[in-house]
Amino acid sequence: MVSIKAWALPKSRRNKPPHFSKSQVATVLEQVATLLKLKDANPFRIRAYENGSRTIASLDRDLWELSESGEITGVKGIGKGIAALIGESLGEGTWGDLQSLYDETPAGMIEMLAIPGLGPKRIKQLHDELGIDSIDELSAACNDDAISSLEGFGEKSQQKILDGIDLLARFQGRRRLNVGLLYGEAFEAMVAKIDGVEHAQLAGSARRRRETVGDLDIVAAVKPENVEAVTEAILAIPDITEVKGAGDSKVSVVLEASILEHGMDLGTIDGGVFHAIGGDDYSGMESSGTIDAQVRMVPPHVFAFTLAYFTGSKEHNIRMRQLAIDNGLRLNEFGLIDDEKAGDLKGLEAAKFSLEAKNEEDIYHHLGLDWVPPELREDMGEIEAALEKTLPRLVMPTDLKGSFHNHTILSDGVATLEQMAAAAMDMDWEFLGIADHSSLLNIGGRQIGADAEDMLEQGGKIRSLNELWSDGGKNFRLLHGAECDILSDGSLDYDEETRRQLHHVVASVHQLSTWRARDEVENTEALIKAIEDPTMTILGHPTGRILQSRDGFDVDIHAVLRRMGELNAEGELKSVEINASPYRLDLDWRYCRFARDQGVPICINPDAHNTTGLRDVWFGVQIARKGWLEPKHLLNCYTGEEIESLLSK
Ligand code: DGT
Ligand code: CA
Ligand code: ZN
Repeated sequence: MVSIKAWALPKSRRNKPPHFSKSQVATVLEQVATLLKLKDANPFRIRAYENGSRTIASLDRDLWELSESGEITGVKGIGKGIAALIGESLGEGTWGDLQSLYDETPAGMIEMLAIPGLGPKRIKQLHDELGIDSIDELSAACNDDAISSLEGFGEKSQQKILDGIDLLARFQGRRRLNVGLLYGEAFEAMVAKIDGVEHAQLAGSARRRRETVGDLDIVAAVKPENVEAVTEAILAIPDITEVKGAGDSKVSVVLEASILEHGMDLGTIDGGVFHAIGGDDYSGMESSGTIDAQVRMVPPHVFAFTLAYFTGSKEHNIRMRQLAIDNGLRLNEFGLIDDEKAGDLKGLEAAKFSLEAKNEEDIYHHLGLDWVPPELREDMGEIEAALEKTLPRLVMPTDLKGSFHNHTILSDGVATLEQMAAAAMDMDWEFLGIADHSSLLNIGGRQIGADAEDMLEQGGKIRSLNELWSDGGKNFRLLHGAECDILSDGSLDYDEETRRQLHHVVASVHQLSTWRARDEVENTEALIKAIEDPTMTILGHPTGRILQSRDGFDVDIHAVLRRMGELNAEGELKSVEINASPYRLDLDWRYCRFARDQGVPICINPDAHNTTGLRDVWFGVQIARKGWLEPKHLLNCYTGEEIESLLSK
């Protein structure tokens, strides 16, 4: 089933020092720390490698310079042994006696690290007590109920391990959009820089902004006489850990995280998400992960066809090809070819009889279609709309004038009202909705949410800040909301009197375990009760899913949206959120059009927990676009004045 590559020490691709990059060294040290944990080695030794890895990753000096000059021994966090190891690896390209450590650890134990919530300590215990060496064995042991009786485990953790294995198998090899784009854009830029590459562009699911990305598809315009040299230059990129194939104008490789110039930025993760994805274990997994990538080189005049083809989706391509056939044309990655003239010719030879296309627009126009934005290319009605010239004018990040669901230090955010407001003004927003957690929210037994009294006091602060801005002629206001927990019976946290004093109530489910243990009927009923509460304005992260980590609870989302539509028709304001955190992207894009058609306004919410978290709205915009949404469907695109008066009613 699942196959994750075992770890390997990087091999030098250069014949002179420095043989490795800083991030390669940091990764090795981090892996060594984990391997030592799997052996239950001396904690001081483990900590030395952990500290070394962290120190090097955040070093702003050139590592080779430091090492050569000997200054490295004076850097805090790097011990003598590790300094020597770094010197050897950079200078000689070898890793001391680390190879044996890598060799003696069963690959299966490393694979197990990817199971959410299973850290090295427990993997070691499973190995020692039950001889478990692989995910398959672990899965079998869970099914035989052999795990629950181990010390420190129980029925619950046994089930959690099974769920984790299941998720891993399903998401294997895919990365979330934010991570996929980090890799994809870095690789695209590197390929584009190579001499002989006229232009290069990321295609595939990343260009279509799917919520997760399998592999990266790069299309490069390269004249035939340069293909060989460009191939060589691509293969020399140091962040390639493995070459799967090269030749025939195509290169298939595996990229590692060192390609990310600014490191693996995991964005802002709220406590709930962090917990769900396995806490600290997860960030280690994330930054030591890899992604497959392919580069296809084609002659410049063919580029637009190849780009369109590898942007996909497959389903969209099939429809396009059929349209071409209906017009006596043959559409493929090389051209839009006169079928009769091309006869038995194939590939680039047949493409000599292609219509010309300087860009993708030309291809669509040749077939009588408007150009279809990549996000819509899923064969979900875009071909028909492009024929009828009724494609939507998709929302853009600059259309947004604010958002509604963000946190401050009053709950689990780390910035103040003033800091969040300043960051929103920097984005040229006219309003920012604050929605700190309500009192019932606990994470790991600790109260995260604000008591009603403190929540109302925040309202006072917001009012005086708003007066200040208004008096100063500044077109900006904070909106005072709360993220009220939806209890299992569908009632909302806080008393009604408190909720009535807010601009808006974001109602969200956080007690996932209860909701996930129930069936769809009960959950739908409870959710509908929540939205019927007169004070509820926005349904927050409607299913509670965490991408690549846990499914949401079962719910008839159509029924919920339909009910919201009815309430809107009666003059109430009931909006559904696209939670823009790249870990959530919930509401799913597949339901956006249904919401729109029911007359449910949608809002994109970054659910920011610090000032940079506001930038996550960008991912929400991508999903809204994928869901066909226009500015008029989004509450974010109202002016500050409009939204203030709407919510003050
Ligand atoms: P992924 O990588 O799983 O996230 O998804 P995609 O969409 O990037 O799929 P991928 O990488 O297998 O292929 C890239 C594009 O190439 C795909 O979106 C459409 C095109 N393509 C691949 N295979 C076929 C095929 O058999 N028929 C057609 N018409 N197009 C294909
Ligand atoms: Ca792909
Ligand atoms: Zn929130």
